[in-house]
Amino acid sequence: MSFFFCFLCASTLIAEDGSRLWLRYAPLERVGYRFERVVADETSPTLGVALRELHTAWKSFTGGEISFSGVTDANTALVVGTGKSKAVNALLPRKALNGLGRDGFLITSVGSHLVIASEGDQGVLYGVFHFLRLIASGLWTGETIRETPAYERRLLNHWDNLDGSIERGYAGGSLWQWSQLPDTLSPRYEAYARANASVGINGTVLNNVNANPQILTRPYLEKVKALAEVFRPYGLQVYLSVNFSAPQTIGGLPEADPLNKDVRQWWQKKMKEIYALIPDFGGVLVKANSEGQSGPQDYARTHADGANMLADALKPYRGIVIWRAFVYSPTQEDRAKQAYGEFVPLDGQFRDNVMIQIKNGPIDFQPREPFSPLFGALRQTPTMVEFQITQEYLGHSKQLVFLAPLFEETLRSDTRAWGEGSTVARLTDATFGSRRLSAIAGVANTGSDANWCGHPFAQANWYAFGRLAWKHDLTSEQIADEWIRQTFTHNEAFLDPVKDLMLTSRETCVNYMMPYGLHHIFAFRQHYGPEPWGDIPGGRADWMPWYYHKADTGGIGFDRTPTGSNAVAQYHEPLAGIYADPARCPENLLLWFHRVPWTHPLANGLSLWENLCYRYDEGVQTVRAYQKVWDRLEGFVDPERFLQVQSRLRTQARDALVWKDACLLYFQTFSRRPIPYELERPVHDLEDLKRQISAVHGGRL
Ligand code: GCW
Repeated sequence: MSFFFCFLCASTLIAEDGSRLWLRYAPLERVGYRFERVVADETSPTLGVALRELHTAWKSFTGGEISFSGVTDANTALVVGTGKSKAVNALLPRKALNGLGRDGFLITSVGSHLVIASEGDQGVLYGVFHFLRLIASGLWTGETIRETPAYERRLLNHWDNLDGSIERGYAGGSLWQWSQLPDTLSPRYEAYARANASVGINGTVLNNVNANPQILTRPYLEKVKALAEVFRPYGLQVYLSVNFSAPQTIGGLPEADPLNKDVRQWWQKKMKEIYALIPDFGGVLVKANSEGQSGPQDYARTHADGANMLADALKPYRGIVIWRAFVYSPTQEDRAKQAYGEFVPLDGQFRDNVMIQIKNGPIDFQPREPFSPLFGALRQTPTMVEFQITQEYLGHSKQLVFLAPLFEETLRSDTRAWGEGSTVARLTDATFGSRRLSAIAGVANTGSDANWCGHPFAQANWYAFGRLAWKHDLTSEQIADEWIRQTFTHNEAFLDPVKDLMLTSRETCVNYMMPYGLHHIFAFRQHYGPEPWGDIPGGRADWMPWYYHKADTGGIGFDRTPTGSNAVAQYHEPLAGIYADPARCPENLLLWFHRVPWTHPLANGLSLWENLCYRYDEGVQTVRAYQKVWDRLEGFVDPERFLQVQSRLRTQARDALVWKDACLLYFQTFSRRPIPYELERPVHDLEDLKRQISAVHGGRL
């Protein structure tokens, strides 16, 4: 396409600020489905939302209004309702809706009519959103669709602080305007609930796991109630992170020991107060005895004692406790082993309304980690995966990194805990054992930016999390495909290259940051750039990059085999054996599990050092190729979003090069080998990089 032509098309595309996310409902040349009217004979706030959504979407797709009716006649109708609807019952066989539960839905043609129905109104809303997604994507085939969600609770975790900041947030400040609540309600609250409902997310933890106890005071609970009321018609339940020492800090008690009668009573009263305000409150999320947070161990009690105390207080209201397994302390023990060590002995001791929330990998949301061995090790306790949607370690909102492949990799990992096929997905969706609760969480990437997520493509990560929480066997390819179609265009000249770019972007990020299982060699605090040399004399070893890469002239990597920390033993066979054997360990995790000499040959016959060089270089070259792909697509995107992505790709290309030069020049001081001569030479000087990066990042924890 000529530049001139591109310029012409771009100038006819209206600027978009990205605020409409994937719900743009762009006008369609071919809608792919026609009806005369929508038939609905029930009312409820949630059904009202569903009908309004249909109306908005159809008007936007076609430019025309749709008419509503309470009864079906000879005209082609879109019949929308629950098992209580006369119109639905007249068309569907008895029992057609059985088994759909609260959230599942059925979309099916009956004669010339189409029915979108569920047992309850929440499922109808999800059915409507699914139908609209297919129409908007140009993927509607008319086939019957019956879906129920993989997880009962599909949650966002916000690390939002009460002062409006967001820990690890890269898209502006918090969406929650605490100082204006409960009286003033930002229109974004409803827009947020709608976006979540559109992908099936049904719960939100409003505040940071590093929880300010003030959230549990009456004035804040009134604010939370106001939010819960906006969210309710969208089926979005509210949860809160609680600070374990709240009975002491805001309750005036001398301690927060979970076995102390007064402490237990304090929590019981607090839950009573919360449920009186918010009858559908979901429950609490707890970070205890982790990174300086208080917890039951302060009183020589266990995580089970702490979780059970809260579980007892929540039980009368059917609320749940989500207890995080992200615990580690500066001991001699390999950090990757610690959560397992603390939680496995407690298996079987938790109340039935407690879930253990486990980060996908054993360390901390790195670009690549093996799955956490706690999945499959806790056999009697419901476990849930915590993903990070916000890109703390994957380029913030500056870099285009599509996370569905990372999520998919974890969910499909076969732990072998209950034999072959015990994937993380199936271990957490209540397939195995007699556990009833099922849930999944993602640390949100939303903020006050007009486009919600900072980077236009970061929206795809919110979308992907929701879609996988609903249906964990969706592929990254399917998710990218439907997201692009809704967010940009169906045009294959755009769709195919952008899909390819998205699908390779996570591996590209791994390549220029931490290939072959390297991990946590980030610059301190911000966790953005490289700082493999980072060191703070006297600081916590497990916060130092050298703790993880262990590079010296002898080699590089963390020995987690029986000759080292033996973290491999926490995995079931045959994985333990495979991971322990450098010849069989997947190469992309080699340095996670092994320490090898620089000359160690990989499958392609080249040494580890040479391969490291090629990988870092490949990462950089691929980002540059993404720039070329994007620039060619100018004619398909409105100027505002085009420029946003273009400038971020420039940043990404520059920063990928910094990663490559920093890591290769630093590791070269140990490998003492040349960077293969066919590769581009470093353009930075190591000492300069050290100075610059330490200046930007402050050089302190
Ligand atoms: O990844 C680390 C982050 C902390 C975070 C912590 C956690 C909320 O660097 O910012 O704190 O994990 O998950 O608790």
